[in-house]
Amino acid sequence: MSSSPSSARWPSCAGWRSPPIPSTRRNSSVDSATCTTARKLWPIGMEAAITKKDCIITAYRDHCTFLGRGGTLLQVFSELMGRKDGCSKGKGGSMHFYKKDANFYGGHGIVGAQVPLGCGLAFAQKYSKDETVTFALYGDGAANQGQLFEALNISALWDLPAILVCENNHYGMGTAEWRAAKSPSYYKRGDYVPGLKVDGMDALAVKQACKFAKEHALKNGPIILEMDTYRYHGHSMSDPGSTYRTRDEISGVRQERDPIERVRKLILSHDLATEKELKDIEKEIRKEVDEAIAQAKESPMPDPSELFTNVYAKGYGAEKGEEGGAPGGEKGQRLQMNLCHGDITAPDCKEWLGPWGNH
Ligand SMILES: Cc1ncc(C[n+]2csc(CCOP(=O)(O)OP(=O)(O)O)c2C)c(N)n1
Ligand SMILES: [Mg+2]
Repeated sequence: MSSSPSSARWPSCAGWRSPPIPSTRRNSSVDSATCTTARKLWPIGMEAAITKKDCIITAYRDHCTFLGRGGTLLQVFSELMGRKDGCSKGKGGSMHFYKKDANFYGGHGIVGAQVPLGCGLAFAQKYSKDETVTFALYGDGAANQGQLFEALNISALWDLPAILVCENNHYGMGTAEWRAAKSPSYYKRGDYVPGLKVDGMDALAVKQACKFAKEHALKNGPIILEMDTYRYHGHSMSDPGSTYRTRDEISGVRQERDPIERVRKLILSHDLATEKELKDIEKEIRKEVDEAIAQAKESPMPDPSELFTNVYAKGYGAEKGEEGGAPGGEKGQRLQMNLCHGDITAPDCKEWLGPWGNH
């Protein structure tokens, strides 16, 4: 098997069973990390069909998507721990992974909100005629929202190269899809927009579907892909995930549909590697993961001045400094000091916060 840096990224993803939240939680911005196990492989199939010039935007199950875009394990774990070396400098946490240089636009915590943004990205792509597409990912719970249909309508009207991907893990928090959707055939929900149902646990099927969808979107406008996947764990760290479904259901999917196991069997049956080679790779990856966690723990917390970078506070000097450095301008520095010390009654803060400063 190849050991090039890009192919080495995929096993990293496969070896990552779940984020190490409990031991790092105390100093972390994470209080509701959403795991990505089971759906971890399908973004890899998607990456195999597209280029980094294509855009991806997703919800909060963003960790493996970020790795697929070329992010590093250190950036992942540092972000989960709220550390400076995180991909969003520790300011975003679990739900806000970004990698703009690889056209990955997050990482969004508000259910469904990323879909209209994704269609906006597709609008920019069509406008600049660069022959690229946007994959806008959302969950089965989000699929029932009005904004999705609004975004789809305008995308179809303007033939935007938007691929709406419904990641159907069959649950929205503790609600099963059949309790939330009159028709859980999400690929058919587009009405005037075509859709495909894809086995999201089969990376090769995903690759084919994404390749087809990209070609379709460039020629004809939007298309919906429903990725049939599963959520092994609860919705987030605070949900045991076993009160609204049976343990048999979960273990049944693990035994029959596990995406990593499927690839493992394929590799073995085609003599692409031996059991021992695969075990060695897994061992190597576990070591890689452990080292990244240890390194992330050493990463410092973000400097308080970072509170004032990458935010919209125009005209107050707060954004004038170098990125990552102290904000420039006397007024900005005074404002920073007052806010850092919690004095929101100070004149600068009142001016900046407007009506909110009164609370
Ligand atoms: C607008 C909005 N409403 C409610 C929530 C709370 N919430 C967070 S995740 C979630 C479930 C979403 O389910 P789904 O779209 O299926 O995504 P999944 O978690 O299964 O990936 C809800 C209701 C939210 N974050 N945003
Ligand atoms: Mg869901």
